[in-house]
Amino acid sequence: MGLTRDVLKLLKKHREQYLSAQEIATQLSSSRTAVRKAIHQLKEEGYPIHTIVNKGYQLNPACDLLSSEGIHAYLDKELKPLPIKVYQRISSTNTEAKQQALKGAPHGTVILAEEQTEGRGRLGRTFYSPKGTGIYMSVVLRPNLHLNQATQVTTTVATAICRVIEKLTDEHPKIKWVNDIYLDQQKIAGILTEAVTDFESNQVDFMIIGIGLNVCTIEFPSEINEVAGSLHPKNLTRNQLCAHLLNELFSLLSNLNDSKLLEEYKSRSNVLGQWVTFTKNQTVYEAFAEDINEQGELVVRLKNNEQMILNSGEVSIRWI
Ligand code: BT5
Repeated sequence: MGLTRDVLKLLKKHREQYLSAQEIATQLSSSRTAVRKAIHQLKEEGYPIHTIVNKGYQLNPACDLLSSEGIHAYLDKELKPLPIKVYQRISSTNTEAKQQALKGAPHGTVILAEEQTEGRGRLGRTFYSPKGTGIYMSVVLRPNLHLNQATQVTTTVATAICRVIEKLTDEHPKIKWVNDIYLDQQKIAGILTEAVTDFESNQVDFMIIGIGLNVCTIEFPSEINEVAGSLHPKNLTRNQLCAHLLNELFSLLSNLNDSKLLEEYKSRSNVLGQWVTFTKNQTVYEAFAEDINEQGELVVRLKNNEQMILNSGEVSIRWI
């Protein structure tokens, strides 16, 4: 057991290079066979160790195991008390977060999973969430908000994700209204915001923000293989990414009504100024995407010059 942890430490220390079994064995005064056994054990535990014949082993930097301690280490000081729970396998972090919120989980509770078996998208769709290669995270919020501000929360989360990616990598992601993050015409992340409200006042009791980000997923199911992609960051662990996402998220959500946020969201849009298609009440429309209003709704103009306002809860758009 001791050797396995020592091998892991060594691989972590040399993330940027491949180490052969012989090199590891020499450094740890062990044998190549024992080292190979230890590597096997680590892979079984879920560590994404790349093996190249004649070169050796490398721990994929982006795909380290998620842990509450690993995330806390990079959180802003005021967020240090956030309760963070990491599950190995769960149906959906949003479903779990909702259940915990119903039992009284406090504002800021974070639920993460290495794998989701029934990851959920909007409008009953699914979100592919394979083991160890993505961030599947839900956050419980108990904001003082009206239900019609829910979309605004989604647009703010999208902005936060883009900011973090730009801060930590060389990439410049775009937002497809309302909740999809794109890199090079491929979707790398989606957001699912769900709210439980007081029936009479429509005030939000609590909200669950779900973020799914493909960090180093390589293979996708055939039906989304063309459209889905991954961030593939260098020198960045998922724990670091999660922490920065939470830092940015809480910072932006405390300024939800700042009009600059909507402007920033719009400036990152890959939909505005484009022709799109969508289905509403079983009718298929083609329209020009003109604007995103303060409620986060998409303002489109039909070919007959009629204006329509699209709510994210009802429609999804596609580019023409
Ligand atoms: C979303 O819905 O993109 C919201 C995804 C939210 C997922 C997070 S993970 C943590 C939390 N727990 C959950 O159960 N959910 C949240 P939507 O815009 O409806 O997009 C769904 C569509 O994206 C699918 O119909 C596929 O076409 C495509 N898709 C599915 N999995 C994908 C993936 N891993 N990467 C890129 N595209 C995907």
